[in-house]
Amino acid sequence: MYNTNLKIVDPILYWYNNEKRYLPFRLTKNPYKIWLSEIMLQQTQVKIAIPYYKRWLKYFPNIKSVAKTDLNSLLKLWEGLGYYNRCRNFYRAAKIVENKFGGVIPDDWENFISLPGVGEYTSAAVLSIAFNKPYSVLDGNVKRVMCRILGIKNFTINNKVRIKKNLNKMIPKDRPGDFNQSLMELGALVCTPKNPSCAVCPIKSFCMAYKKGNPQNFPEPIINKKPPHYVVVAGLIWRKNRFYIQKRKNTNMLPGLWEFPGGKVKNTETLKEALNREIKEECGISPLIKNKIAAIEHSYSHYTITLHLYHCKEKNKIKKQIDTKWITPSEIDEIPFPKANHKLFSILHEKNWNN
Ligand code: DGT
Repeated sequence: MYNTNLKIVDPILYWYNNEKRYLPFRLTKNPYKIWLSEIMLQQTQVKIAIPYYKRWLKYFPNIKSVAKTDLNSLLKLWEGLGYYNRCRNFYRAAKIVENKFGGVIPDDWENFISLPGVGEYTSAAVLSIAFNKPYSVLDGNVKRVMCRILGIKNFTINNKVRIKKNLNKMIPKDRPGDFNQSLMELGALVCTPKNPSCAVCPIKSFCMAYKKGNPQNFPEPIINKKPPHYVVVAGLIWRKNRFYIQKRKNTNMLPGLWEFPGGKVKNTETLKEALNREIKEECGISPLIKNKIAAIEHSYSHYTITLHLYHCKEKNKIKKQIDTKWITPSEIDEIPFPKANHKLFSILHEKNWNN
């Protein structure tokens, strides 16, 4: 078994040399840049992550510059990329590198994986690509490629162990990073979930799923359940030419981003009843709810929302609390907001913010 699989190493590395995409983070061995790219690429498509990666490096060219800035500036650069905990953890990790490791990114498994936001995948990817350490990665693409090579239909814990053993046996000591990336690249470009391009695959002659004639069924596709949908209502509360925003808690979804007060509508409530309840809970006052501005749809990883936004005024003045602000429309560019809010900002902009 292992011997057959060892034969895939040379052809896949040869293929990678010739066919890989020239992505900006493939032109460097700098551990900071590799690490940043790996964090940005988690749950995010390459073409979406690239402009964020380039822009981030313009402002923060090294780990020290990240450790020295404030979270708000980083979140502003991350705005729109989603999964904001990645950004928060990267910031915490940069500070630890600065304070505990003298500004040097650790090149050993134990210390690197101890950093916030660094799991097994990220640790193996960064250590292999930037430091040439022989740790194999197992992301979604590698999992699919290996299930097909080994003819595995169900990705059970036992099969995961089997795949890991095979990868650890195969990974070449002189090019561990290239080997890991070659499997991921093959999964992204050739050995795709649907309609894999087996005709151009450099390792098809070693592939059990190809031999069986139905590679797409390896591993067996999981049927996705429809995610839940929530109706959310929020208020744009005006005080003269300023409106009220509040910072989301670090324990919530979209941590540290700013939002309008509001929340999910309960079953028996009307939109206005829900808005009244939420504003009372969050701001301590009953609002004067005026006209609806818009309703937009937005999808998160595990659910979707319809967000209804209303113009509001204060009946009584909202008391000052920490992590709240009154801002003018021109200030939104300096503050990180969820993507859904930017959809609303565009509509408000078209309407001239008319209240
Ligand atoms: P919870 O109550 O534990 O479910 O916590 P949250 O804060 O995640 O949820 P909630 O009830 O405030 O629901 C609001 C959802 O709408 C949440 O997924 C975030 C999203 N959202 C996007 N922009 C805004 C905004 O400006 N205001 C509010 N309230 N929610 C927003």
